[in-house]
Amino acid sequence: MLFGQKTHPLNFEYADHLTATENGLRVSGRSFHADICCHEITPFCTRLSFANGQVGDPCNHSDAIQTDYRDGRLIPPDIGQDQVSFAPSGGLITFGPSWFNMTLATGAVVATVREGFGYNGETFIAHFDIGDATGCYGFGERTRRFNKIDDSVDNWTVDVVAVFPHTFQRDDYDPSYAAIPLAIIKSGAHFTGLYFDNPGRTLFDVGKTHGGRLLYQSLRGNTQIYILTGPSLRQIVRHFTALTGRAELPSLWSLGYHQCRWSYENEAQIRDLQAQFAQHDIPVSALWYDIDYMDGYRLFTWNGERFPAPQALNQELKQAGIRTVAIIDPGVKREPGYTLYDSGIEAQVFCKTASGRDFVGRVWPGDTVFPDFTLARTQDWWAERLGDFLRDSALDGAWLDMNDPATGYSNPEDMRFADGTIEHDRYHNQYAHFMAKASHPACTRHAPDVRPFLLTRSACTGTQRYSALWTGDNVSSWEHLRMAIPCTLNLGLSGLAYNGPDVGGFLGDTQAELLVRWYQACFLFPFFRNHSARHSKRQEPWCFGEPCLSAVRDTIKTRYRLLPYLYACAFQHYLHGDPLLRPLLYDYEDKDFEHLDDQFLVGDALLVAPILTPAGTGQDIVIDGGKRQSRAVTLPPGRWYDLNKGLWLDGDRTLRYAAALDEIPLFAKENSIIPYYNGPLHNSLMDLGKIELHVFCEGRSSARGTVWIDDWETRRYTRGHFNSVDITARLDTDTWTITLTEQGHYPSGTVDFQPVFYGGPESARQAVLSTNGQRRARALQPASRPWISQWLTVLA
Ligand code: MIG
Repeated sequence: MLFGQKTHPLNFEYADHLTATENGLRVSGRSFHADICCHEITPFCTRLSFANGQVGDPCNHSDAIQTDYRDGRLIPPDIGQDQVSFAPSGGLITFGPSWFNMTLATGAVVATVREGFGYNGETFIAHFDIGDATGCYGFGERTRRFNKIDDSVDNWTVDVVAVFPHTFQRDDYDPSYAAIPLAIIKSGAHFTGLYFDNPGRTLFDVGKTHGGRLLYQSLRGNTQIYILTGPSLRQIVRHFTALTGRAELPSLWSLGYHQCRWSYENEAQIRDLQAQFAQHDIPVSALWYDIDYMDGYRLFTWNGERFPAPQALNQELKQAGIRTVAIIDPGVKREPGYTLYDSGIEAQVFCKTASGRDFVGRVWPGDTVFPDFTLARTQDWWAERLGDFLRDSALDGAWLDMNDPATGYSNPEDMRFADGTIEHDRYHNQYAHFMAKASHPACTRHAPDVRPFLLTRSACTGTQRYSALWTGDNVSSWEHLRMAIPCTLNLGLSGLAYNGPDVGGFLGDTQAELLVRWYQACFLFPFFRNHSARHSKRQEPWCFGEPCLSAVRDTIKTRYRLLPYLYACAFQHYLHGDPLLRPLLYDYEDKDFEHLDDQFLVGDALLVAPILTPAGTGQDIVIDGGKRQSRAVTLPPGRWYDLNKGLWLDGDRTLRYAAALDEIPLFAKENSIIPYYNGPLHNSLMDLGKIELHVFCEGRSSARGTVWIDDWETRRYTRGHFNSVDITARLDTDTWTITLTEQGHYPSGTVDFQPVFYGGPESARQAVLSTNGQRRARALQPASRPWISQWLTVLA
């Protein structure tokens, strides 16, 4: 079956008969019968399982749902005349022979149409009536727009550029490296989540061929449908990430700026990079090794001529605050005598063909075999070797590429699992997931308290438990820059909060202006890395000289200054599942925001509306003799502080905003408090013993914020070693009162907090800082901060 091709709905047989069973019901048609049962997973999540009698493979779920949520409570069927109903807390579900509908406790309705589900051999179809739905989100990593109404999705992970060489440059192709069958539907003010747990290939058509209908098909295995009741988008994402897992807290360095290229080829180039970053006064938290560090692309080796002493090099870099990450492909060179290969043969860890031979693909090292990461013995074998390699090389993380899986010359379908007993399709979409799962313990093998850092190309639902993700090979074009925002937003709603594109674009040559705008658009993305392909024009921050260099430098530095805020967002994600980067719809359920995907929120306090078009297109605005690129910016209700111009703006409107090359349209929400680092910047080394609290408040009502403190680096937070600091700020006549309520493991006062006030009334003369009841009063004085030109006030 070709990509995107479906089974015609008329080629399915729909059931015409229904009987009650002990646990649910059985529906049947001429050629099939299917058993259906209902479980309450949580009060907010109901699961319907469809077990097709013709499905051979008994495994009917993926590794997505965490074990605690796999069982649920069986809901007994209530048997009526021609129908069977279930009454979980989430609502009331009624089944006929080939339809069902569920009236949610929230008032929303999930309904399949008449002849709503059926079978064609193993293939399953379900037609949902989404009626007047005006929004559909989720689906993980996709191209095109944010709102998937009128769009279609094919969940089959591929190495997009290799498999679709003629279309990858476009911004409207569908293939993806990730497969996440989650649809979040917005009807009126209600959001409803439908997660189709099926490990195989699945297809969606969201009102594209038939208006008002969502069509789901799975090609193999059985599907379990998890219905998440919302009704808000936030509640759905929170529940979905409870079910499928959330990322660990990232270490502070991994939230910094990353520099990559295919490839930095030898030690001299790496040292030169370090020197260039220092010379250009740009902090960098990690340098990356692409495939050319290896000896003939053999995993867990270094080319001794290019990198004679990798451990010493990486340790030295770490001293300077620069971490290192190396690419790791799954393919093992098929070469008797190569230790890794020999040990894998001995331990029988590789994928096999139907005839029982080790499956052979052809990728970078030539003929390659592939670890079967679904086997416990392979996971152990891999974790041990990867763990030793990371330790011996003093690396801080692994970059998992080619795990879609890319098999080059060979047809991946010949690659089978569990010693050749399980067909390829069950695990295809999960290959990267199990690779990440096997790699995760490798990171802590020799350093149990270190937070693992993994970056993967391919993923499926739940992979966020083990790894961050980058969105694969993009192109240095304005279209691909534009596309990066909806892609990252939908990934965040699908649980994979830590993600980002190759900044600057991977394939093709970038240009100065595009590079600047790319940095500005992504400077607050959860994962922030410049990466480019071999033979493309170099695109490190200094490659285009001024004014590009200064604009990029300021952008990167601003990220570092806002790291305490991003970290607070990361904590929020860890605790509740809220994505760091989110659509406006997440906080404001306004109809006007259903399609808005060229601007976004970071946490709930910052709004970024980056410039996404080159000068000379659209409306330029001339200010002080200088041409500025302009765009429409939509401000949600409330007041917003414009951080370029240093003034308050009324929200609840769309305005035209002009930005010079070195300006990022960036707005802070009224009554928010944003933690900010104003200390020296030296790569990932930051002294967070002092944090400023930037108070965005006009004084009419009070402002609030929360800061989290821990060691920014280890897993001790999982044992309660952290503090939460709740902050409120309020103005009475001429005095600000900042109240800090600090609790947790560390003594209060571990971090020195200093308030900074933006655009508050000029009458304010002094501030009283009260920490857990201890009060200190100080006068205010003017100051300035690098990220805006305006004068502020700080404590004297
Ligand atoms: O066949 O390792 O997406 O980021 O630079 C290409 C070389 C293999 C694909 C990755 C890209 C990486 C490149 N890899």
